[in-house]
Amino acid sequence: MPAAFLQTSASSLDKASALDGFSQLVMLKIERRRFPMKQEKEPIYSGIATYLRTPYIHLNEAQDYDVAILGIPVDYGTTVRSGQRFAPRAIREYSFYNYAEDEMLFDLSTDEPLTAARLLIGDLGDIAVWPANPEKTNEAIIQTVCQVRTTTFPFIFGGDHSITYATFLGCKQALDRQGQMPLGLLHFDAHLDVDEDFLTMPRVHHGNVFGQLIREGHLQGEHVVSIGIRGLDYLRCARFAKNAGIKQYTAEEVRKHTLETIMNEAIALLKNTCRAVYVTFDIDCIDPSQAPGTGTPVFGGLLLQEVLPALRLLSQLPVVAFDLVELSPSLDTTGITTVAASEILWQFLAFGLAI
Ligand SMILES: [Mn+2]
Repeated sequence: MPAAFLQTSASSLDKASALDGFSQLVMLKIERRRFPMKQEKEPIYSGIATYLRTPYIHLNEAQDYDVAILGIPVDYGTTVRSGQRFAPRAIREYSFYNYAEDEMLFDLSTDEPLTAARLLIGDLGDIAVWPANPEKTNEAIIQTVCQVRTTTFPFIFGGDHSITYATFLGCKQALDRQGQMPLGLLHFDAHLDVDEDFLTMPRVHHGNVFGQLIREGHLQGEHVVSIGIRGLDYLRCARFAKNAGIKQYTAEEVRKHTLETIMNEAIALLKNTCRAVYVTFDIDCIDPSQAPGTGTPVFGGLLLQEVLPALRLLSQLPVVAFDLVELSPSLDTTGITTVAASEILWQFLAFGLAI
């Protein structure tokens, strides 16, 4: 149980004493959300946006929460179209649609109360980044994510996909110390991201991130499952993925067998081989008709109506971190992709996270 529960004031416990256990948890959580200068409620579109209007917390407080939000606003790892540096801020702004206030929320599809209402969520804000120095930024990400993962669940907003190199390593360091290895990877993406160096890009960019982790011995290919892969890629990338033993499920296969079937296979595979799983969700896994605001869209992708229910299956896995990457608000002219990203994040927290 997080220490926050133990430190709650007697008065809030008195107020909650007449309520049942679940309502007490909700009420204690609301107590934590209050800011001293804000005694009154305000409209959901006003105020400073944190994720789901949760408390803006310091790194040292992360241990008091079940989930710690961390934004990583970088896009130096994109090979073509950028703007992903604006995504953490955009996700926080759009997340206000979903915040669970003092009303208890209900899942109309399953007729059950919302699981996420039991979670204590804190928002760490964005990590300090050095746009002209990716290596220095990576060091900072590894250190911060390691510290967060040591005590709580890192819930990460990219950024382009290059961030997952460092966020994965940060988690790995923490889990190594806790004896929870091996750490597997469940990867939703249109692309394999296993290429080599590319022109004058940084050493780690959004097209080689998993290739780098595997080549450097941080991740075994047999512990990687990629879902939603499609389109054309270089022959060297297809060969690398096959030789490394990455389990690939193309978007075509999803269409043919349903995402539920594929997910059940992927979950069984990862459960058999890994003690912990990192989930990385590239928004370009979703078809551009539903998520056009991303740097390298590929048609023929997964649809939200299949992805959202499938996220619930993740509660069967020992997921130790989740990131969503490649959302580019600059390319998202209607805001629809940011809504899609927010919905994916929210539904994972609400139904896919087993804490
Ligand atoms: Mn990717």
